[in-house]
Amino acid sequence: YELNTIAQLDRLPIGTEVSFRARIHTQRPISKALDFLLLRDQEHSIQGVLSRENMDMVKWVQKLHPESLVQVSGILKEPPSPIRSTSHSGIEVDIQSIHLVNAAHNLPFNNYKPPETLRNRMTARILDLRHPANQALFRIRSMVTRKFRETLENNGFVEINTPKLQPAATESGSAVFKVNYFGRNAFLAQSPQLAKQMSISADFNRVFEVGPVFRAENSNTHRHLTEYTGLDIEMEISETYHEVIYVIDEFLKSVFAAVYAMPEVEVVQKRWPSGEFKWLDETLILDFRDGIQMLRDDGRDVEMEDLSTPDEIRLGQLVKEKFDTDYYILDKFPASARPFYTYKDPEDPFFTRSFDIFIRGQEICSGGQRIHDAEQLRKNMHAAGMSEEGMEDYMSGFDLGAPPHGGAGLGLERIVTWMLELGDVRNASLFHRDPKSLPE
Ligand code: ATP
Ligand code: AMO
Repeated sequence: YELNTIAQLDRLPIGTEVSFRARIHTQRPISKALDFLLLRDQEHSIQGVLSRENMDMVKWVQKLHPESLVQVSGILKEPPSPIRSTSHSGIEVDIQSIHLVNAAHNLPFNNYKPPETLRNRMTARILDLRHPANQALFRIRSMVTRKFRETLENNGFVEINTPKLQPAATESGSAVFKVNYFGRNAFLAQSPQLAKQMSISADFNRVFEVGPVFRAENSNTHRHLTEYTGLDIEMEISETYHEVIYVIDEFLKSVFAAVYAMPEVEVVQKRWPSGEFKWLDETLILDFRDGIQMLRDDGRDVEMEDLSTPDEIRLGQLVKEKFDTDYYILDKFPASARPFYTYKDPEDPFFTRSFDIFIRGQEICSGGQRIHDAEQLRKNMHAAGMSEEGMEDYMSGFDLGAPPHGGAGLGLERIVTWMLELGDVRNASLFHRDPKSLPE
């Protein structure tokens, strides 16, 4: 038994008798005896007309609140003037009967005209998520994870799930949530970094994970969540760490192609207009030093160290002007900007074999080669003032002889947000967590 959906009605001939379930998106009484209803089902809607013949039904329907769930039966017909819209079907339904499945009460706002500000929309996220733009958006987000799994499985990767309760901080000591673990300390994983490297030490060769990442940074920006979805890979490398870049690049290009072929993009763009997204057949890999030079040539006073967010955004604009791409890779970061596990460039240890990836000037990915020599790693940890406490299992992987390897981590919400210019990563998170979430 199949429920008819509004999307399916489009394919049926005029005159077909149909029955489907939908929400009342809005209604416009034309007269005491005639009513136009906009009926919505996910990102699709269809106009319904209630005829003059059944006055009782018209009056009853006019009392229903928007968002109420109804079962409608009727006959498909051509509208008097053509409806041209991506989210509205080009047909109408002449309603014969309508039954209330479940009523909606106490609406904080009407989804036909939702509030402009994110803060106001988020006060009623369930209602907000019902909006066609959000229905389309979360389908697009789902396409990104589908392409991630697809690309990696095609390249011989194994999907893993690593523990989110960790004995030590992984990325930096400060930005970690501490939890009480039966009276002992545990930390919510800030990245699957240690566990994914341990999987390589355990000879899994190529692994990936889609999972939650916790960051206790009190960063109230458009880019930071305290819990986000990480897309992580780790792999043995045979000749160069650019093998990691090739895999991520294949994944991202498959995302760009698949997403921009989705009709959902147009639905999202009605709420969040976005410019054309450009990428090159041969992805630009810009040396960090050349990036700094471009910023200096532009008159900016930048040091040879990590870039600030405004510098990153400016560099994105300069790259776009020069190379006509919204997507590029910045390679060979200075060691001072990278975590302890990063492999230094043997020819110039001021720099590393590591990279960030940018979409419209915003960072969406970090990655690189890792140190696989136990002694070298210990030296680096001590230089960074880190202790091995809680990292014994991780270290044992190196003592047991880890292969040369590298990997990368991407933020799912950031990919979606900057591709579609949503302006704030909270928009791409189902029920977001930021420093102001979970009020007392
Ligand atoms: P990474 O992925 O390497 O962690 P990130 O994109 O998460 O980088 P951070 O390293 O946390 O970002 O910070 C980089 C930039 O973010 C800083 O240079 C700063 O401009 C900006 N930033 C971080 N926290 C805040 C904040 N609370 N308010 C404003 N800007 C911030
Ligand atoms: P990094 O700390 O750069 O690297 O994180 C990887 C990617 O995760 C995303 N991201 C975030 N998204 C939303 N909210 C946040 N607070 C946030 N912080 C980071 C970004 C970023 O590029 N272990 C390394 C990865 C690796 O080398 O494999 C790491 O975690 O898109």
